[in-house]
Amino acid sequence: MRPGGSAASQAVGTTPMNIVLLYPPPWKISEHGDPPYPPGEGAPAGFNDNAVLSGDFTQTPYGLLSLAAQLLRAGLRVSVFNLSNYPWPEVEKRIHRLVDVDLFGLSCLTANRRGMAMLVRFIRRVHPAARIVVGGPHVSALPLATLEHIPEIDVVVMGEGERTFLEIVNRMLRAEAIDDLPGAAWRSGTRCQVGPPTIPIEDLDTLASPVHYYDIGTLLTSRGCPKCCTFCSSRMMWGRRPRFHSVDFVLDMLEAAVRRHGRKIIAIKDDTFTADRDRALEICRQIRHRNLVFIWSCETRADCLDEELLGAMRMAGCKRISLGVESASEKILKNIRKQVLPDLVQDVTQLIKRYGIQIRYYMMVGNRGETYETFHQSIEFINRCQPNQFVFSQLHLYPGTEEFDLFMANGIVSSEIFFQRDFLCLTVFAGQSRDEQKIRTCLARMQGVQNCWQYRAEDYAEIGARLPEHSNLYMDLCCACLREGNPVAAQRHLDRAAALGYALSGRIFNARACIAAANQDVEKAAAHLETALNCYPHSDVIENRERLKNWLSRGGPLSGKPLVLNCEDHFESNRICCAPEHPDPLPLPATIYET
Ligand code: B12
Repeated sequence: MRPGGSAASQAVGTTPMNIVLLYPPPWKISEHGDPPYPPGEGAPAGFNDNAVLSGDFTQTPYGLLSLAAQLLRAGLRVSVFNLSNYPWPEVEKRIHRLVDVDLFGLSCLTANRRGMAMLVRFIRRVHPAARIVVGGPHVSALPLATLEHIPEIDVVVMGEGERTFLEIVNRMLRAEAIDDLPGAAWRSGTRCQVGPPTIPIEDLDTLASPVHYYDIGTLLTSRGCPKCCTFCSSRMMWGRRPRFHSVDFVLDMLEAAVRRHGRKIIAIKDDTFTADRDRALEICRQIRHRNLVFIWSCETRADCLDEELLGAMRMAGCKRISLGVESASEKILKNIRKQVLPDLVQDVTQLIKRYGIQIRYYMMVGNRGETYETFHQSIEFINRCQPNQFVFSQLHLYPGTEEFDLFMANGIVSSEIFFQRDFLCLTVFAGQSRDEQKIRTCLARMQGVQNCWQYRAEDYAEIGARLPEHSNLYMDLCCACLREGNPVAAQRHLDRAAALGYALSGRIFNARACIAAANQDVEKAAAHLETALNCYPHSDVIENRERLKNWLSRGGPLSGKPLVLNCEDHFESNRICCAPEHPDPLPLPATIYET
């Protein structure tokens, strides 16, 4: 048992109980080579399983791991299975293999609501006596409709789930009914009932952190956001006021990830990491004080950043800041209650650039007030501000958001649509309809993350002159010099980065390979790439290996073309393999679950 503890950490009795937490796939994924499942069961029309299920869609939800952490601290047994990219026959096999499960808990986002429903039905058939509880942002907003449409579910947990789930477990241990629960909806005879909302856990430090039980590279250090954008469901999930883990708690989490699990890349996924700027500043200082060497990213708002904080973030290893910019039209920003104006974003972008941190803008199209002109305004804004990257996404309606309520009030949608239709996300265009097609055509040319601007070696040199010496900056310099065709300077900076303890040895060997390739020493380049891959399978290293293979297959040196390798060093947090499963009390073979 871990020290600390709270109401959420007490479990009664010692009766063994088998609890399984599941992350369902979005739909029935067919086995490789098999025909797709029919409409209604398989992927929505136009979707390719592989396209959706690659990358970070398959990350195990932190919330599921947080539930598991509370149970483990309370001395209970729990297994977490990430089934998000499993072919359906494999899902069925896994569920069949489980025996004596007392309680299943499933996590549901809008994107996997259909897979959740099909999985619940299957579980009920195979394990008729088990209790089935579902939580997560999608069902939190639609508790009664979910119970009514999916009779196999016993309880829906709304919002923050740790306390409620532990209460359910405790009641089951005491052989009591699992109804009449705050923060939940349940069945009462033939009716479904919903309890009062759960009271937010005031002191988040009373929770057990998942990182003490699982090897994870995504961390949350707070819950909630100080603002209330109309397209976001944060307030429905976490309440009006953001809550924060203390600096010490956060540092202990980071220390566990870095020292215990050997993580060198961490994604901090708070809604607004720097909402409490003094806390964020102190976290950055303490990262250096505890000598934790890793690179990290975070998401925040332009009105929650300042120069002192940015300097501290850079020195603590912050590699990328993502800003929810959404639009450059003041009218749209007002409509979506963004409460940040484009001028501020522009100023903050320049400020961030003074510290050499990568900036990514999250942009939206299709909000109320969108026209071709406002869309162009956004494009021009990006061209003017030159973030390193930007991503456009269309307006999606999620239950539990003000935007969804507005559409519902106007009779355009109802919550039924989530049960009837098979879309992944409910995409809408709420702007000027005559401009929709034109905007969509432009968007089609900008799918996914767009690279926009890069620091030059001279930018980094100027930044370096203003900051204490730092390994990350030398690595950035090395990559910029390679981009600019200067392997001699790149080598010098790389040596300095390594001497100062740059965190990612895989990236060091990748840079060595790039320098060797620039010097036309192919053998050395190949050897360094192999070493880099053995350190960590960074996607850019894997791509470089492909480049080398292709170059060799086209004749290598005889092709008359030089071998060119890529020394980009983007932030990437996903490990390709490794999903949690801990500790496993059920009679399952020990398996690594690829996510
Ligand atoms: C990290 C993150 C991601 C990561 C990881 C996603 C994942 N698999 O968890 C990445 C970048 C991959 C991602 C992608 C997307 N995301 Co996202 N993401 C987040 C973010 C910022 C943090 C999630 C988190 O860890 N929260 C903290 C933990 C503690 O909360 P939790 O996981 O929700 O779990 C708690 C409760 O929900 C509940 N609970 C959850 N499961 C269960 C199960 C049981 C049995 C019980 C009892 C309780 C319970 O208890 C938990 C503990 O309190 C949230 C915003 C937010 N702050 O939550 C958005 C959020 C989850 N994402 C969202 C969206 C829309 C997306 C995308 C669709 C975006 C896109 N267009 O590509 C994709 C789809 C991902 C998918 N798998 O389908 C929406 C989801 C809305 C919805 N109704 O589905 C959110 C809520 C953002 C928002 N405010 O609107 N996302």
